[in-house]
Amino acid sequence: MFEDTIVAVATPPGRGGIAIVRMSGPDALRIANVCLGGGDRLAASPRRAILVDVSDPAHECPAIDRGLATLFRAPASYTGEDVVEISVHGSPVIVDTTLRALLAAGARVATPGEFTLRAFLNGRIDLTQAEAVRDIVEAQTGHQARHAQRQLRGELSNRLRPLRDRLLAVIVQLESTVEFVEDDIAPEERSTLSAELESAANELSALTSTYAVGRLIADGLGVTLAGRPNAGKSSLFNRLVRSERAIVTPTPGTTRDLVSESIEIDGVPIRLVDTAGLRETDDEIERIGVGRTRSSIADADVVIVVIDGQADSADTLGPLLDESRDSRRVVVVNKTDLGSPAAGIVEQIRAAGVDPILVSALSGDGLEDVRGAILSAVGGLPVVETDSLLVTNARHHELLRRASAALSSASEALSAGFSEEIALAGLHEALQTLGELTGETVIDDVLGMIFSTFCIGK
Ligand SMILES: Nc1nc2c(ncn2[C@@H]2O[C@H](COP(=O)(O)OP(=O)(O)OP(=O)(O)O)[C@@H](O)[C@H]2O)c(=O)[nH]1
Ligand SMILES: [Mg+2]
Repeated sequence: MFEDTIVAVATPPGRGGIAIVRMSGPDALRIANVCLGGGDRLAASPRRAILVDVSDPAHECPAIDRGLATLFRAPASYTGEDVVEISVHGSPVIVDTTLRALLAAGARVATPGEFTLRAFLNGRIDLTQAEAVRDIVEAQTGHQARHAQRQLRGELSNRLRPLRDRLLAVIVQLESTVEFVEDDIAPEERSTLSAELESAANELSALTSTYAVGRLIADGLGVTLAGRPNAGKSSLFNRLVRSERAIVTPTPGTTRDLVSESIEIDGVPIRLVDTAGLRETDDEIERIGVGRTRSSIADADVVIVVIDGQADSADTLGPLLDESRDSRRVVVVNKTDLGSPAAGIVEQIRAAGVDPILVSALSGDGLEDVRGAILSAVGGLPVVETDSLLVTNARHHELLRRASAALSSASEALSAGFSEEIALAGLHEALQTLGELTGETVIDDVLGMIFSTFCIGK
């Protein structure tokens, strides 16, 4: 248990209807009584909103605001400590005064994620759940929020618990043969244990493989539109983001700088980037823009190569296809409302190994196909069973992969007839690794890294 009491504003900075100031620690109730004048009423009615006057004890003046305070008694609170949440009117002056009053009365400012860190260290939640709290706050799509919510409910840890129990049972069996050297492990027992470890390794690796989809949902994709000037990149960009975000004119070289916007395709967050048209130019500004286009192509998960079906030709197509050769790409032939693409273009694109999509940014034709092709370019979004658990976090992925590998080699050691100690070493490593995942054996540095990515007040 911690000795100090922390405080932070839990709502975003700025003006709003209501702001919430949150306090946690052994002194929370005393400090609230000093600043809020709630008297015994707070203590008498935990978990109920009590009308309070917020005053600054440093100034002998009337209360600065009237708010609502709720006490959550330890250990049945978010952090496991006494927590007081105070709702005041959302004026920065009132919020600031409230905060200063609580600090003057003995609280200290919380560091990012410190409430959740306390919840973790006080055993209210495990590390995967703490990470889920951060992910929920950071969620930008419904998919992200839903998956984080499932993790917050402990789904990942619940899935791992029976598996760890099974591993412990194998350890007990192996340890006892090591203790009593005369009892050499029977060959059939060896193969049963080896099969048990193999099946545990497979279970972990099945979880690991969900990261391909989980990562898409969590991190999304960077998608860059590239092509010759005037091909209609900005027009397509505007269509995809459903707003006139980028400037469109008939003058080639209109877009100079990168323009980016966030969209969502089937639950996958996409950072879409419009770029300056690729061409040789003496104009310095445009040349810098073209340089940025090339960097954006190199950084993108998927490049949408935009071809002008009317103006591009075999000569301009070759260099364009070359520029995007190393990227996963979608090739679209635009302006099909003006007529069929110039002779040979479609064939030339096919010869480069891509099936082009015929579109019109003007009419919107083919736009749905482009949306689908973006996901297909990264292997598609397999239909995710609503009840299947996805690994969405790189840390979890790496630890699960390591645990699975350790179990595989332990299983092989057993079936190859090596000494039990070798298998035991692999088993202990796997358990240790799974413990790191849920936070039971985690080291301080890792905790520091994880919690520094939180918002203040969470
Ligand atoms: N008919 C027709 N015109 C289009 C289509 N897409 C774009 N245009 C026109 O083509 C011109 C150039 O469009 P932009 O979207 O600005 O092209 P861009 O590729 O962004 O051009 P830069 O920024 O100069 O590289 C504009 O006049 C658009 O109205 C289309 O599908 N059909
Ligand atoms: Mg443009």
